[in-house]
Amino acid sequence: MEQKSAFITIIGRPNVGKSSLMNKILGQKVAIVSNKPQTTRTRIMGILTKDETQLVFIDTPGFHKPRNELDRNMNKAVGDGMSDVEVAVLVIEAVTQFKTEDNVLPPAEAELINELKRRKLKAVLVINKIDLLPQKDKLFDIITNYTSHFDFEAVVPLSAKTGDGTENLLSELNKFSKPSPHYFDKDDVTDQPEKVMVAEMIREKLLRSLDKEVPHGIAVDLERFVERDTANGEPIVEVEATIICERDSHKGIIIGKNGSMLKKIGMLARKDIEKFFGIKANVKLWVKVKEDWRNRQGLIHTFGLD
Ligand SMILES: Nc1nc2c(ncn2[C@@H]2O[C@H](COP(=O)(O)OP(=O)(O)OP(=O)(O)O)[C@@H](O)[C@H]2O)c(=O)[nH]1
Ligand SMILES: [Mg+2]
Repeated sequence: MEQKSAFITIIGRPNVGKSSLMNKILGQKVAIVSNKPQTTRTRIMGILTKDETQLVFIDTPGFHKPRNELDRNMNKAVGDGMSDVEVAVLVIEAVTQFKTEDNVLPPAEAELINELKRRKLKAVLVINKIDLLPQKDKLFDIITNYTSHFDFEAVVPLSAKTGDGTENLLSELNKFSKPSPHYFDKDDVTDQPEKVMVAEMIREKLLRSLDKEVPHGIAVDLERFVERDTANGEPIVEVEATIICERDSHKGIIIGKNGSMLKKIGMLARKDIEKFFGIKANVKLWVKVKEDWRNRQGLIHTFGLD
């Protein structure tokens, strides 16, 4: 059988469910998810190989107005994710679209659509979170509005949460695969090294447990990551990481009363890490302040965010 493949970028404003959608399609969690905007910080590949066809998804950070160097790097990752792909999937949220006036696109979506046009890129529109939509007839207005601004190859309403509609998206995307050798091994699901995935699992727990501006100013620096056998011959993965935050007050919040928050984060991360590797894990966490690291390219580089 002749091999086929397609590169597919997933773009959209923060928090619309891009990473959730990719995870659902892959049937495995490769990108972290939280209810805070700007969860994804770099391009993350997710690979789906079925018989002769390999679809390579590129999950990108939510496109937003930059406020610091890290934001600028994140927006650049969106642009980079749009080069050399067969098709883009523009994800929007069903519910928030009603707030917009007739025939006017919200700024983030308008800018992304301009970018699609500039690059002459084909695109599929995904209207996510339809499980939250009380009246499905509202979809018609959203579709009319978006298709008046761009000639989408297809429009697919779906729910990344329930999986409703994701099969329709896959059959649309399969049409873009073209004869080419596979770029990844058939068992690969992501391009992220294990070390990066572990650091991300820890960051996800911070995003989910902390409020307001604290989690956005956090980076996780994985200092030790080894697998070894314990005295009784059982394999165990040892993880030691430093959580970098921007202020002393944030450090206090992350550690919590008598260390309770840090303990909780470590416990939640340990569970995910154990599930991922299928063996026991030991997680040790520290917290360090590095003021304004999100504006310091050197530190952004150190944390692998460029
Ligand atoms: N109800 C509902 N919630 C969803 C759906 N898809 C995603 N979510 C939720 O929306 C929030 C954001 O999901 P993410 O997948 O992190 O969104 P994202 O677009 O990757 O966000 P950024 O990485 O910040 O750009 C999370 O709380 C998800 O659980 C859906 O279909 N229905
Ligand atoms: Mg994301």
